[in-house]
Amino acid sequence: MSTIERAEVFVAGPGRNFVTLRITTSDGVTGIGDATLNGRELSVASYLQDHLVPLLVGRDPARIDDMWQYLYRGAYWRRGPVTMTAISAVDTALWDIKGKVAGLPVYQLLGGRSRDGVMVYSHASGRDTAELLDDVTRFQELGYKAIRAQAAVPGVGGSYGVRKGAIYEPAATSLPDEQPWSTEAYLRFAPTYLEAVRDHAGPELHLLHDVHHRLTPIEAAAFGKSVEAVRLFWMEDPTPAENQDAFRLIRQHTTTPIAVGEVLNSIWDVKDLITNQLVDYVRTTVVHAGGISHLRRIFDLAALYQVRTGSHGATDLSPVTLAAAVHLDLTVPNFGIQEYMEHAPETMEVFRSGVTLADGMLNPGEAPGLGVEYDEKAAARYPYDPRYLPVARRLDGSVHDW
Ligand code: GCO
Ligand code: MG
Repeated sequence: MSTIERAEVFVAGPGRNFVTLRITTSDGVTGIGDATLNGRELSVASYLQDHLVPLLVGRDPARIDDMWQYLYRGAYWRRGPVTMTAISAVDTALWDIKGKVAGLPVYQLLGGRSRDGVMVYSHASGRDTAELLDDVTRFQELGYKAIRAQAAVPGVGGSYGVRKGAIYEPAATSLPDEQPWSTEAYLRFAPTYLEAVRDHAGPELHLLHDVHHRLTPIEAAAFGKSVEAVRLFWMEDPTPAENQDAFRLIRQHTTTPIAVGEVLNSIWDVKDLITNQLVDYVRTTVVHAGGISHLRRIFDLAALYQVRTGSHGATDLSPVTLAAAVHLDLTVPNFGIQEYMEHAPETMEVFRSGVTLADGMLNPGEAPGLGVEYDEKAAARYPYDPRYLPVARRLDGSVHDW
């Protein structure tokens, strides 16, 4: 029997920080998993290095589900982003290994294609409406069928989602950047630019918007109602998801579809949202919600309630997560959309990925496993450099949800 011989944790900063797990079997097969938790990277690296790696060595890499149960139930302490990200990395690496051993791409092990490709949305943004419209055009010309639109709120410095350089990267400072926020100004301005994008881009574009947890339930309800004529594909994270009854209130007022879940980590975290049909899209991901195995269970539960998938895919999720997501997205019956942000060239130099984009759709390639190789030597040229996500403060100086 092949056993796990070695598990190594790499922390590197090619373009941005990533934590990567590589498992090697006694037959010399390797598999990789993403373990990146933006702004809290080293806690997951330690969880893996200090607490999981000693448990992996000598075990059967083929028993993926048993490993998941062993790590999840065996911890006693359940759920949470650090634990679930560490378990995700192990699970993803074992699927990669299983694919390589079978000589098949992971999507074939998951049941094969349900679709020709995975529709993605990209991120258009602007410092004002005019700049946003130009950016939308640019993405349409690149072939994207779905675009998320965010613009800076005039007079308020801290709008979420506005790109500064070539790539949107909010974790950019060595201590958290404290940014001002005004809900009133956002609620006045955001509907105007979303209407402008709809007029500019035409009726067929799938138009998305991320509220990024910033509204109260009744504000979110009012916002959703005010943009109904724009026909958003979704409004994302309209209010924080700790109090999930909040979504019932939003639902009572608006038909704008709702997407939630990028910060949630397990099927238990999304169960009530799904079974009560309080959301339309579930945004949990391979890297933060227990790997391919657990995400598949979430997606199956969602399918029963006509909730579709819309996995998180910002640049802080490594190309390993993106590839794993695309393999899974290709197969599930209730796929909705996949978020996709192009990674920096330095990132792609370290993670050599077979994922390709054509006509606004991703495909994972036919290489056995996930089709991503980690170039350890290249990674060594990019040391880890601590970075934090920003913090939002209301105009009176009090802390708000970022
Ligand atoms: C998105 C997200 C991200 C997060 C980021 C935090 O919808 O893409 O909200 O941009 O802010 O992943 O690390
Ligand atoms: Mg988001």
